[in-house]
This record gives sequence, structure tokens and C-alpha cells, in this order.
Amino acid sequence: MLKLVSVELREIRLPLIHYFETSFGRTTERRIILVRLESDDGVGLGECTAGEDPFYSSETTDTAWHVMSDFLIPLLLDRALESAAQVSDVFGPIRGNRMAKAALETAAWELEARRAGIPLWRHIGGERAEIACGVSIGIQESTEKLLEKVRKEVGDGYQRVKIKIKPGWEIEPLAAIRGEFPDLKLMADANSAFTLEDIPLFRRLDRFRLMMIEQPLAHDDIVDHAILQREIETPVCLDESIHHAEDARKAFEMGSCRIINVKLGRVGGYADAIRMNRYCLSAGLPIWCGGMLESGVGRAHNIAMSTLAGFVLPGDVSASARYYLEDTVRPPVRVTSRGTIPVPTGPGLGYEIDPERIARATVRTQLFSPEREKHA
Ligand code: OSB
Ligand code: MG
Repeated sequence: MLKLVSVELREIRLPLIHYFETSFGRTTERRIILVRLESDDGVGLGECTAGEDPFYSSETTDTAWHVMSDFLIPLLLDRALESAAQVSDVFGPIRGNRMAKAALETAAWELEARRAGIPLWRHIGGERAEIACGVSIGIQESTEKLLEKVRKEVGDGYQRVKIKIKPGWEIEPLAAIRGEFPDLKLMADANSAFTLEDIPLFRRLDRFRLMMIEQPLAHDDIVDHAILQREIETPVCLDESIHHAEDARKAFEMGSCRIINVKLGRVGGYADAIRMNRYCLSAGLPIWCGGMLESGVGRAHNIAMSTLAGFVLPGDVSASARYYLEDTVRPPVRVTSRGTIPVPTGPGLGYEIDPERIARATVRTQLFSPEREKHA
């Protein structure tokens, strides 16, 4: 049983060491909601991956706070749950808002694992003791700056490099990287910045032998992606278009993609990530773990998800030090010189949070309890 005695929401602000730029904009500071669930016999932590602005998805830090506090948390406190696996069904009546749901759902799974004294990755059915890591490099001011970054990441051992592209920032940066690193596992993420009119451009990209091109077309499309995939050799990978395992099935059956980037927040948590894993394994569709500039709590959840058998390609799961001077967990997430993260062996997430660091970054907290809900 999972009987919650309290839910705490906390917003923290974490400045990024370097701004992160995509085709939809630049992020310099993260506004992250951390979730702490408490039952009479344990605690569980989650992180909301919604961004500051509704550019990647329609959710933001503020919409997630609203939906959690006014709708999702009352649903959770209202009943005794049998298990974390049930949480996503309890949230069923609420449409969309998957990042808000995932923040709470993933915390429930962590609570269960920690209470049982087992690592979270084992609890969700994960199968590998070490995960493969890649990096996502934002749009840079110049090709030379980009090359410096790529050299650093390759030198640090990362197994593949993804660069963000947008119209006018595609051929030249990719040609420069390929020129210097002919065998590098390289890919590009457009975050929906192109249309079918760009087919000639995508054909030119084929010569760079990219592992994949991520979300080249509209965020809500799987039809044009199928048309594009028929016209190019580079495998299309979908990110924004896939919200759950059923979307994955439809996209795969339509030929809209050959690879999927799975993000815990975007799919609403572990229940669907596990379904996605099962479906993609049976379909022979490779998947990998995407990133949302998470702090250590969300990063540790990404590490756990990456241990599921279907996650066969290096993920956007990299070291804390690439993002934050001081992370929310200690020790911070570190990557080996082989570009891997050994999966932690302790109970739950397996990383300790740094309460002092979190306290210093906190701008608001709110505590919810069953009694308070009744009297509200
Ligand atoms: O499209 O994968 C994306 C970051 C924010 C929003 C969307 C995306 C990204 C990344 C960064 O690519 C991945 C990471 O390093 O966390
Ligand atoms: Mg992406």
C-alpha cells in the first residue's frame, strides 16, 4: 500500500554554467519543481521537467505547479493507492499535463523502491548496470566555438554527440564536425524548425552519415515525418510528437520514424516508459533516454529509466558538471572516461540529495496533507 501523509512542492532556481540554445530559444537559468512524497514509512523524490516557457511543450514550470497543486495532488491524497504502478491511472481523468504527472508519478516509484531497500532501476525492471552517455550541444555563436565544444566532449569520452540545428545552422556546423571526426557517432536535433519544403536540405544532410535526425518537422506531426523518412536515408527520430506508447506504435506503423527519444516527463512517468520499452522491444524500434537539462534528481531518474532493455542507444544523460556548478545531489552525477555512468547500487535513486544546496536555491515551497485537503 502507498498511503501518503504529505506532498511537498518546491521551486528551485539553478543558473546554467553556459546558456543552452535550441531552435526555439535560449535558456540561462532553470526553474525546477522538486517533489517530495512522504508516506508513513518512506519518502520519494521527483523532478518536473517542464521548461520555463511553453516552447518545447505547452507545459511550463508555472502550469505544472498549478496542475499539480490544484488537481493531481488532491487526487493522490484522496485515496490509499495499492502501488506506484497505479498512479498514472489515478491521473487518467486529467488530460495532457504529462510533465506535471510524471514529477509525482516518478516520486511514487522512488518511494516504493527506497522503502523496499532496492535500487529504483531494479524496481522498474531495468537490466543493465552501466548506461551509455551522449551529449547534446546547443547552437553556438560560431563553428569554431562548436568545434571546441565537440573536442572537449569527445576528449571526455562521450559516446555520441548531438548538435542542435535550425535553418541556417545545419550544413556548415555538421560538415565541420564530420571533417574533423569522420567516425564520430553524430546526430542533429531540429526541435521542429523545418518543413517538407526543406527535403532538398535533408537530402544534403544524408552525406554526413548521421545516426539520426531528431524531430525535424512539426511538434504535433507524424504524417509529414513519414513522407520525409521515405525521401532520406538518415533515420528520423521523434521526440516532441510522441506522448505515450500508443503514439510510438502509430508512428512506427506509419513509417514516421526509425528511432524514438523517450523522456520520462514527456510520456508522463514510468508506467508509460515501461509500456514504451515493451512495445519498442517487440517492434525492433530502438529507443534512448532524452534529457531536459535536469538537476540531479531528474538526472538520476533518467539513469534508472536508461537501464530498461530497449534503451539501446546512448542517451542525453551526461555529467552534472556540464550544466551546474553545484547540483542538487551529491556526489554529482559523473561520467567515466568510457562515456558511461555506472548505475548506483543504493536504495531508490541511489544519489543523496544536498539539502543545503537545495535550500539555498529555493524560491517557494508548499506542503499538502490529507487533513489540509479536507479543510481547504
Ligand atoms: O529536444 O532534446 C531536446 C533540452 C531542452 C528541451 C529539449 C531538448 C533538450 C536537449 C538537452 O536536447 C538534453 C540535455 O542535455 O538535457
Ligand atoms: Mg529533442
